[in-house]
Amino acid sequence: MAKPIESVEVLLRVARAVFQQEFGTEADIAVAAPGRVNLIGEHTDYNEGFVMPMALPLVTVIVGRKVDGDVTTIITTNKDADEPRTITIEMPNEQALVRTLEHSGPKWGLYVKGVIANYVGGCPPAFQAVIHTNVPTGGGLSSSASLEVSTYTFLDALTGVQNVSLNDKALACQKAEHQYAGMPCGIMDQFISVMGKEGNALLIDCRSLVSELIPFNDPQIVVLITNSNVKHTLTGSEYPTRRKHCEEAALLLKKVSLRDANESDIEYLKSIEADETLIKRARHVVGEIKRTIQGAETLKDHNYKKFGQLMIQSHYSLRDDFEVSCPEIDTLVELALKVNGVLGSRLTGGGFGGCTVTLVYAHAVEAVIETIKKNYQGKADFYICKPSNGATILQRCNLEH
Ligand code: GAF
Repeated sequence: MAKPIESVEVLLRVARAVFQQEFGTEADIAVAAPGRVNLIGEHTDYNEGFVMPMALPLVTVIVGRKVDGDVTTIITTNKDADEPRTITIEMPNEQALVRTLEHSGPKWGLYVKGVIANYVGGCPPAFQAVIHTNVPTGGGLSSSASLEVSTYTFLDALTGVQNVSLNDKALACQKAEHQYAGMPCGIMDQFISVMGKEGNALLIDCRSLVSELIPFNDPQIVVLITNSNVKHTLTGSEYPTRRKHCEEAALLLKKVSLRDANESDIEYLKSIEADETLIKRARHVVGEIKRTIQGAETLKDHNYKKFGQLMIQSHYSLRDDFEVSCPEIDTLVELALKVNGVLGSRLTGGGFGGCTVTLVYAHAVEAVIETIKKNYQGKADFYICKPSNGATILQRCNLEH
């Protein structure tokens, strides 16, 4: 059986109860922002390529209210993190043109501070808030982006900002992650958390930042996410190293980014006897961008068999050329692919653990779960997910008060 996913209403009830208990009053603002699963297009966003994620029904909710003075207090209910669960922030005043906040305290608090510092909707007043989430942390489902985007959305509700530019919002959250968490991520996770739409995947052109909704709501097809429960740390050296390899390959090719490279450029790299690692990285990116564009077309045509094949090719390329998989993830993919009715399976997200995403006919999904449970050495968690909505303000405070 897959894990039942608590609804936003259930998450909100918990968050509101904690708020009442900790602050002795009721929260009058409530927001939610989702995690994501990437269907195809991995490690292509920072190469200005294409990605095609969907927003998840797994979300981070924040409830809270404005307070007088300049001290903000935020509590997380997340018990996974072996860190303090409360932070206080001295809010920067209106005159501070560039807001900087101390880079100290628990890791989760750095994401929040980063967003406050990079908020472009005005100067937020002090507030009290409780954060509650069911996005697994460090599981490759963008728990960090859902925290950043929910924080930004909370600030929108707090300041009363309307009609925000969604691109600016996603870019500010990405900047927060670069500056305050030290993770040089691409734009995919924040974009989909802001812009996801129920019943659709989102094809994002990470150069122009133009995106296209791709309808994906066939009841016969299921997206199964399997969490290996092997945790990665993308802020470790691996992610930045991959980025560097890609930049070096693009430089050798005299291209702005690998977005502009093609198969003959890979042959050129071989002919000049470029470093084998750079050739492999470039081959992955060139192939993956092509697969993602094709993937969007095949989804539009409801050609799930072809889409599944592209997912499998994507996995092998991530494993062999980009070298971001690990034995646990490879095992999960191979086990899923053994089951009749599975169309495709691959590593999703940054890699080195986290989750796989499997496309499977609805009638076969329980067989996949059983096969993995029987044969996977670790403890896997399963989520059956439908494409869901991006960030939402669920309750906005009355600014007349
Ligand atoms: C992580 C990053 F945050 C994304 O920007 C993206 O690069 C992804 O890894 C790999 O596709 O989730």
